[in-house]
Amino acid sequence: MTPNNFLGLEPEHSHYDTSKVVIIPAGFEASTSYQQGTAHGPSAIIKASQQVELYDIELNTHFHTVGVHTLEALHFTKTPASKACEMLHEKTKTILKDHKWPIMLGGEHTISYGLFLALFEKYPNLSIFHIDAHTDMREAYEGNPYSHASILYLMRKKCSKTVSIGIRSMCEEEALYVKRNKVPVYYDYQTRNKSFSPKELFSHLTDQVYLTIDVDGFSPALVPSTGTPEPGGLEFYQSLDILKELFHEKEVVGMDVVEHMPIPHVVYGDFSVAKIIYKCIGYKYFQ
Ligand SMILES: [Mn+2]
Repeated sequence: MTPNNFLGLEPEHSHYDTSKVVIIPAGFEASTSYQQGTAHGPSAIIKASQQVELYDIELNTHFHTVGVHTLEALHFTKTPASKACEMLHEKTKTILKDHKWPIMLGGEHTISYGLFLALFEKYPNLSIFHIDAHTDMREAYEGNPYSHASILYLMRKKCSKTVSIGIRSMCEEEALYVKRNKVPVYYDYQTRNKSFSPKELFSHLTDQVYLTIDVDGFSPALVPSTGTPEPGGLEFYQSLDILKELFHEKEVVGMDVVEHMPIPHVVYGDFSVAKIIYKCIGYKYFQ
């Protein structure tokens, strides 16, 4: 039987003590605005990852040999957002203290704040690379400052070095915020026009980077499984080119993949997300 962890690894390659990578399943869901189901994102990604070949053609290696441990899923039953973030914050502090690389699977984007706090405490010079269809820079959404639509606003209050790509939807309040604060936002149409280079993107970042990926930043043709899909978006190889370069140029000290909402019997989005995470592990340790 396949072990129930990310990539379906035997204990030899998934024991906590010997693993460099730690997967944190954190299916928090509270303020999702349209469809429900992100709570089941982590388990769907983990299940799909067990079907991925462990040999990577591009890097010509079996990169799971770095060790990938999957933690027990964090359980949030009616947990308020601030408390859920605090739980993840504590969990991440331990992982960082043990010198491991955290990859958090959400859950709605709000939960990223717990991971971010732990990373920011350890790396005060942190910057944020943000892939998303939405800027998430509302001061609050429906009166809630812990909404998934406000997460970047919340993070930027502590850490203003951010770059966003894939953006193709925002409200006027966010447009004004971006303009007033000169926030580096690269819109999806600019990606299409190839009007900027990865080097330009990375010029806004410090050496240590936190990567936060809302899966709706990708094309719905690649990842249909998300609560608020937007036409357009990043394609698979285009995303890999950017991520490969990011991992090459910067020290990515932690990452998350959020807002994945599995669709019953339509599993290809689960596979896309699992494969992108898999490629990120390879780019971090083997390029
Ligand atoms: Mn989004």
